Amino acid sequence: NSAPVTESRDGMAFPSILKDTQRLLGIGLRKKAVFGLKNIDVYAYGVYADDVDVKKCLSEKHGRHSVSELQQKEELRNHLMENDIRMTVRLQIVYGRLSINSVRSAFEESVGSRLHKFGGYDNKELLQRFTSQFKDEIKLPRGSIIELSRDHDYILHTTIDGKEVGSIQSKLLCRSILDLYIGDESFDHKANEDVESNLASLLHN
Ligand code: DAO
Ligand code: DAO
Ligand code: DAO
Repeated sequence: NSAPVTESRDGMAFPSILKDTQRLLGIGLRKKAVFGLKNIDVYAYGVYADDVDVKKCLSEKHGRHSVSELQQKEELRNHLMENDIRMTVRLQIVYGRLSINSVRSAFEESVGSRLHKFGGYDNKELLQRFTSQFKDEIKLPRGSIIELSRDHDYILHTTIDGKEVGSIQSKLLCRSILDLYIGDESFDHKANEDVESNLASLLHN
């Protein structure tokens, strides 16, 4: 089945397959409280992983468990993040008035906290290398698409509306980005649940 999947709260539709072999495993919503007053929906996101990589990496570890056992297993999500599996997080902008400054500061806050969590040391240099990609002239109107793709060997490629804006090889950065979207304290636990159950059924096909 290759029909697009629609995020029910914002109506953003996600392709069910990306880059020929990456399958949609879950959808979430990134919200942000502004002035402590109200939550705005900033973007919807879809999490994809390469079918072959997933089967290769995860079936040895988990193939023997039944589907219902696997449904309980958050280790599936952790193994997905930690192994050399090609993945993409696709962001579709909902809030049409994002400034690049607010993107930079949100990034430094959310990604910065994860770099700290996983790196355990000061990662200002790495963070600045990444945020330097965010040029002032970039516009992100509603419907813009940002893809954060982890390729083999932990190379993170960033594209905006299909155009590559940068790539960085960093296992730590890849891990930190994925943690925002499907880690234990991700932006949307619905995405975590989707990913767990879709991985579980994938391993039994
Ligand atoms: O948010 O309502 C929603 C939609 C959730 C969709 C979850 C993604 C399902 C991907 C299915 C492909 C697996 C074979
Ligand atoms: O611009 O006043 C404002 C509020 C915007 C909230 C910004 C949240 C930024 C989230 C990062 C978006 C990354 C694409
Ligand atoms: O939502 O807090 C967050 C994390 C945002 C990560 C988004 C990365 C966007 C990178 C490209 C932006 C270029 C302007």
